[in-house]
Amino acid sequence: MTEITAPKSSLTSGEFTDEIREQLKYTQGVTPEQATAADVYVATAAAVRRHLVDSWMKTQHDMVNGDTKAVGYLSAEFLMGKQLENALLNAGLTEQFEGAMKELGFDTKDVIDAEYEPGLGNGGLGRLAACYIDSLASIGVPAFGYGIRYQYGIFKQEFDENGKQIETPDYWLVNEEPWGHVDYNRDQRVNFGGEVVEENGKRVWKPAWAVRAVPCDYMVPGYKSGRVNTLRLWTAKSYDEFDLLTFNKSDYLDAVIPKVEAENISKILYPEDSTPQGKKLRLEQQYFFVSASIHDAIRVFYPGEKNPDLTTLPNKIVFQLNDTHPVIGIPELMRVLIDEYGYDWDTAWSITNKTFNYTCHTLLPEALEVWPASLIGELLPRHLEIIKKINEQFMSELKAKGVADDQIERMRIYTDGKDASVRMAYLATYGGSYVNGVAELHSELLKDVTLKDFSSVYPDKFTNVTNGVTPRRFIKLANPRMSDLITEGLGTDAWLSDLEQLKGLIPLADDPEFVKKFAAVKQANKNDFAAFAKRKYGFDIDPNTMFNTMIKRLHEYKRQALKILAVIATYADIKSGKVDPDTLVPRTVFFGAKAAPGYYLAKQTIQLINNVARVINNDPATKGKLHVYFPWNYNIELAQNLIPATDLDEQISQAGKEASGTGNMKFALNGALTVGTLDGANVEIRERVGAENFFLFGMTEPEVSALYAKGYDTKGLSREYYEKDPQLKQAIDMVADGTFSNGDKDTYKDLVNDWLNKDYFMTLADFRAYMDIQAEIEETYRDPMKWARMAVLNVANSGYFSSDRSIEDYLERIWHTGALK
Ligand code: 26M
Repeated sequence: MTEITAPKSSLTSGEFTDEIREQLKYTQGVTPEQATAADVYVATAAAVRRHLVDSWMKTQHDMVNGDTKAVGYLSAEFLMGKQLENALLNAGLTEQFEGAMKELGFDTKDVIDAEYEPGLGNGGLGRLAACYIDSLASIGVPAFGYGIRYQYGIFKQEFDENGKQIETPDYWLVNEEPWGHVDYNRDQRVNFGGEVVEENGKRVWKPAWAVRAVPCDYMVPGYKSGRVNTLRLWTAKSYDEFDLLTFNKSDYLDAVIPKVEAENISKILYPEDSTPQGKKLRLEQQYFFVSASIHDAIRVFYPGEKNPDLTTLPNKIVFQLNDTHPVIGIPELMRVLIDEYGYDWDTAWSITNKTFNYTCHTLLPEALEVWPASLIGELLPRHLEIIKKINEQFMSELKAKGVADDQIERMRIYTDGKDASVRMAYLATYGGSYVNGVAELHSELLKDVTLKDFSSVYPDKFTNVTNGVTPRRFIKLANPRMSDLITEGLGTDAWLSDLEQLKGLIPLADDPEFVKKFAAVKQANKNDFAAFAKRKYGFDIDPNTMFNTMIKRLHEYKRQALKILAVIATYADIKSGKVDPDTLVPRTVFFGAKAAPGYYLAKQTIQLINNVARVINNDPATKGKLHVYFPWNYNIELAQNLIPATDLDEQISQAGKEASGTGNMKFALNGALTVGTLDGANVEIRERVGAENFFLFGMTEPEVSALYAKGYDTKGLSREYYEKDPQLKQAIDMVADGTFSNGDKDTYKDLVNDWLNKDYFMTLADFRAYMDIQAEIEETYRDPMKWARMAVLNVANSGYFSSDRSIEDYLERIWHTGALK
C-alpha cells in the first residue's frame, strides 16, 4: 500500500515523547507512571499547541501587516468536535503521536477518548461554521471565527425506560480544557439597557449596565498550509461593580445578583434550531458576542490608533453573518462608527454595507428571527433608533426606485404599531452586500419565495454558495482505511486538499480488484462500528447486515416518521406472513437525533422509534433480518464512527424544506448510497454522482406546492392515502393500537392524529413511493459488486462537496479576497 504522506513535522517520535513527558511533569505534575489517559491527553494537547504557535503568530502578523482582507465569520455556534486528532494531523504529528503512545504505554484510542467533545452548536449550521474555519485556514485565508464560549453546550440526550428523551446539562468544562487560551488582556466592554439622551445635538446612549467580554482563543490549524487562524469565543464576566446602594443596606446577596445575571449571558446554548422564541437572554447573547467581535476587529486592524480611518475597514475585514443570529451587528457597526468615531450617517452606512454579508440557512418562515421592538428598545435603545432610521432610509430608497406601495409595506424592516417588531432577515438583506442560500435549489427558492420582494429590487445581491464539508475530519480522520485506499488508487494523497481529484477514481469503478478492496474497507468499518457500539451503548449489532442510517436533528420536515413507518410496515408484513423474512435483505436501521426540549411531536417520534426498536429487536420473528438501533446523544463523534460504516443513508425531507443538508455530502464521500428526495443539496449530489447511482423517490417541490394548493393539510387529504394503501394503514394502525406502547392506545395519539388530519410535511403522500424505492434498493444490494461499484462512483464524483470549494466560491462571489501571500 502506498504510504500516506501526511504533513510531517521533522520531529521524531522520541522527541515528541519527551515533550509530552515534560508537559506531564511541569503542567500536570505527574510522572509518566502516575499518568492516566486523561493526563496524557492534556499533556499531548499542550505539546501540539506549542508546535502551532509560531505559525499562529506569523499568520496574525501577516494578516495585520499585509493587504489581504480577512474574513470574520460571525456565528452563534461552532460545532467543532474533538480537537486532538485534527490538531495532530494538521501539525504533521500523527505518526509521532502514535510512536509516543507506544513508548509511554498508552492506547491512542484511550487518549483520544479522554477529550470531552465540545457541543457548542445545534447541528448543521454550527458544524458548517466549523468546516468553514477549517477550510479557510487550509486555503490560507486570514480569518477569525467569532462566537460564544457557552459553559453548557447542546444538552446530553438520554432515554428513559419508556424510550422518552431526557435532557441533561452538558457541562463540557468539567475537566481541564487544554485548547482554549483565555486572554484577559483583550477584553471588551459590552453595554446594555438605559436610555438615549440628546446632548449638544447628538444622540447619546446612557447604558444601565455592562458586561465584560473575555475572549478565549482556539488555534485553527490549516492542513498543509502553514497557516493557523483563530477561533475567538467570548465569555461573559461581571465587572464586579457591586450595587453599592444595596450593599450598604448590607444585603450581600442582592448585591451579587447582577453579577450572576451578567455571567448568565454565556452560560448556555439554546437548544432550539428553529422557531426562535424571542427570549431576552438570546438577544443579549447575540449582541454580546457581536459587539465584542466588532470592537475586537477594530482593535486588531488599527492597533493603538486613537483616530483610525475606518473608511478602510471594508478593505481589512469582511463579516459573514451565519444566519440572522448576528444581524444586530449591522446597527452595532453603524452605532460604533457614528457615536464612537464621529462619522456621518452616509459614510457609516457605506462602510457597514460593504462590510457585511448574510447567509440564510432556512426556508421555513417560522424560523426567521423577528424581534419585538419593545425588547430591542429595552436592551439596546440606541440600536432601535438606528434600525428605525435604516428602515426609513430603506422605504425612501424603495419609493425612489418606483417600487409599489404595497410591496414597500411588505418589505418593512421595522413594522409599526402595537406589535412593532424588527425582521432580522430583511435587515440583513438590506444592510449587507450579498445574500446567499446554501444550495442551488434553496437559493432559487429564496429568490422566488422567501425574499422575492427583495430579489426583485436588488437582483444582484443574491447568490448561491452550495455547502461543503471538510475532507480532513470527515474522510481522513473518520475513515482512515478508505483514505489509504483512495491514496493507493490515485497514487498520491493530494486529493485531501483538492478533493476534485477523487474523479481519478472513476476508472477504478470498473476495476474488480479495486471495487473488492473498497467493499472490504466498508465491511471492516462496519465491524469496527459494531465493536464501538458494543463498547459505548451495549448494542449487539450484526455487521453482516445492511447498515441503513438516518442521523440529523429530529424535525417533522426531515421525516424520521416516514422512515419509522416504513420499518413498521416491513415488520407488519413479516408478522402477518405476507413476507417471508428469508427473502429480505438483512438490515440494521440506525437513528441518531436530538429533539428540541419543547418540540412535542419530535419527542413523540423519538419515543416511537425507541419502542419500535424494543419490540422488533426482541421479536424472534425478525431476528437477524430487521433490527433498529437508536444510539443516544448523537454528536460529531458518533457521526465520525457511523458514517464510514453506512451502506445506505436517508435524506428523505419533504422537497423544498431542507435548505441544503451536509450529512448527505459526508455519506456520499464515505461510499454510502443515498435514498433521497429532490431537496436541498441532494439535487446537486444526484446530478454529480449520476441518477443511476442515487435512489430517488417522492414528490418534487412544485408537486408539493400543488398538493398544498389542493388543501392537503387543511382539508385532511392525508386520510385518503391512509384509506387507499393497506400497508400504510396497517403501519399507522399498529402505532395507534398499542403495539409499541405495551397496549396503551393513548401514547402516540397526537402523532397519529397529526398524520391523519394534517400531515403538513406529507409523510403519507410520499409513503408509497418510499416503499417502492426500498424494494429497488434491496434488489441492488443483493449484488454486492454492483453496490460497491455505485459506492465508488459516489465517492469519485463528490469532490465538489468539499468545504474548500465552498470557501473558494465565497471568496470569488462574496468576500473578494484570498490566501495570504
Ligand atoms: C435561533 C434562535 C434562537 C435559538 C436558536 C436558533 C437557531 C439555532 C440554530 C436557529 C437555527 C439553527 O440552525 C439551523 C440549521 O442548522 N440549519 C441547517 O443549516 C445547514 C447548514 O447550512 C443546512 O445544511 C441545513 O439544511 C439547515 O437545516
